[in-house]
Amino acid sequence: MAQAQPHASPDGVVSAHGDHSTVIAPRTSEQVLTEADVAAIRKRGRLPKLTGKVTGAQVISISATSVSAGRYRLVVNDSTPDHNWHIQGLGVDLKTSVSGTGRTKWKVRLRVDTYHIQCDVHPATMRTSITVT
Ligand SMILES: [Cu+2]
Repeated sequence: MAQAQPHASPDGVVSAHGDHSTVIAPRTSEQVLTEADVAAIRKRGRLPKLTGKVTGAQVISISATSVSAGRYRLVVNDSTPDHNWHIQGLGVDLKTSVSGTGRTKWKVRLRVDTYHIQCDVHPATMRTSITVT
């Protein structure tokens, strides 16, 4: 993979940072995935897993705030018929349905970018992001 380089996303937010000693910080208590974990999983020929969630309490989340570029399994638990979970960024545009519920699994290739996650019904208030370096 190419080295992470400073860049600006289309909305002008510069997502480059200095030296992160902790590459992945959990946003929820579901999973703590360190960069060492990611490397070990990849070495075994597996894809590391990221977990997304959206609930009727208007919680929308992903299990890491920052990861290294590469392929991941993305598992999204959409437990509500009133909201959805939608991720958009370089090469990725995937969403669950608003009215549907359940678990959706995708394999994704995340590239150096900031990926935005939102509920399409409430994009101003139900949103988060993950930075890929
Ligand atoms: Cu919503």
